[in-house]
Amino acid sequence: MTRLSSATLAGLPADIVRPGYDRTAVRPGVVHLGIGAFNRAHQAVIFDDALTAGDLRWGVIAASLRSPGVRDQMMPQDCLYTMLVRDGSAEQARIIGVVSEVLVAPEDPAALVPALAAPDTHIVTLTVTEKGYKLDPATGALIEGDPQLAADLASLAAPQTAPGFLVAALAARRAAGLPPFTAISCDNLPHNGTRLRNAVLALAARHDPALADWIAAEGAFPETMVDRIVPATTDADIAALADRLGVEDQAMVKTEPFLQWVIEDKFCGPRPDFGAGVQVTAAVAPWEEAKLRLLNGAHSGIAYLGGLAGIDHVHEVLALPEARHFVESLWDEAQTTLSPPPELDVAAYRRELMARFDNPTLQHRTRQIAMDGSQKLPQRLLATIAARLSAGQGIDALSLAVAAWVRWQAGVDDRGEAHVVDDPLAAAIAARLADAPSTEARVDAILAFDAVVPADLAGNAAFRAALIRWLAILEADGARAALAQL
Ligand code: CS2
Repeated sequence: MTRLSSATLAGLPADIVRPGYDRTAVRPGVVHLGIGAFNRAHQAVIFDDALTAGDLRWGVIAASLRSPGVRDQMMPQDCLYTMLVRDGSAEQARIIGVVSEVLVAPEDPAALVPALAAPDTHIVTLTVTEKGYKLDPATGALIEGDPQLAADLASLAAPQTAPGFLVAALAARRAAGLPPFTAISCDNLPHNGTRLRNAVLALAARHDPALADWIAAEGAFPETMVDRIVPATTDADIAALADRLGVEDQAMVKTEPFLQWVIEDKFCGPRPDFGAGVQVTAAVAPWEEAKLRLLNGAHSGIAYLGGLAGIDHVHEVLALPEARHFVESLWDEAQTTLSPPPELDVAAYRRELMARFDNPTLQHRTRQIAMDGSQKLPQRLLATIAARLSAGQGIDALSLAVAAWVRWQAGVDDRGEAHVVDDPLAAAIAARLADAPSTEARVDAILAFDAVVPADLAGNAAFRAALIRWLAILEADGARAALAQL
């Protein structure tokens, strides 16, 4: 079938929104690392809005740090793709034209550095997932034993990691007399800007202490909170869109109407006049903490409990009254640990979150959210639990979510069906659990895993007791039974 492209754009049905600017006049002011579906439905749309508003400095050169998949979807389409916004029976389609090129870093690492070092590049955004920063989830220190990071520590001639690319490009900018770019981490990590800065400075210092000092003095790494639910695109989504467009779009993304990007007001160079969905503010941490502990914490609980129960999608899990009760209980617990920004009405935010989770047209898979749990649990659930325990408060719902994650590591659900534990630490966790003969021993093996469980929780008797209680129920009777006992 004919593909979406510049040549086929004009023939699309009239109700499809098209780029409202001259694509040939756009200059690339942004380089994005990690072009997945989330970026295409979030930051890329914000920069597309800037182009639409008439500021043509904000085109995007995107890079994948891993595989050629997105490049192969987008380049034959002149990098055009459709964003489908779905809510109930309403569906809006908009063609996004902000991306001009997709590079595949492992194929040609040297090509990405000049893009990052170009005078027009003012902003670098990153969605490289939690594990892409090469930082220990529990402590935040550089994982020096990581083979890719070890290579970047040895030489930056052909970088492999996100921090490696940034350091190589910042060195090139400094050598050329250019200012640094503003580097914006858009991953769901607490203090993501500080983490990225720490990773970059630590790596730079190993190669050239003067470079590290320059980056520390001149660079900017704002904190951000990003929010939009973007389920992975399926073949059925692509086929349905082809029926509507009359051409095939292999790079389409589907998402919800909601979009939020809170960015710390800390740029070292130009930035667009951000429009709808973006808040530039002095303090991001309270937003980030509320989002991670309420939205993402509930998401992970729903993913593991729903996944164990053999339920495919978030909205189907929430069709169970006991699952809704679990989410509300988890939020009741998490809420007392927050210092929400004055503008955030937590009760209204919770109601809105539940409605977003209930959106049946998103088809958000529990398996997708279950990925990389070892990287997600510390900020989504464990920090919340530590805060509750130190205030002498209960952790019933929060500890059920963590126990469900432990149970998920066994690789079989409650019906006896096998699943892949998709996680960079899956093998290490499986090895620990393999030698553990009882529920207690499995909990102790997890508590002793200091890459995930921080020291203050590892020795906490109340946490251990709660995990043992829930894991025993999950192992004997399954997730539905555990939910019914909450
Ligand atoms: C989800 C997030 O996959 C996951 O872990 O919890 O991607 C979530 O959909 C986004 O953070 C929403 O902003």
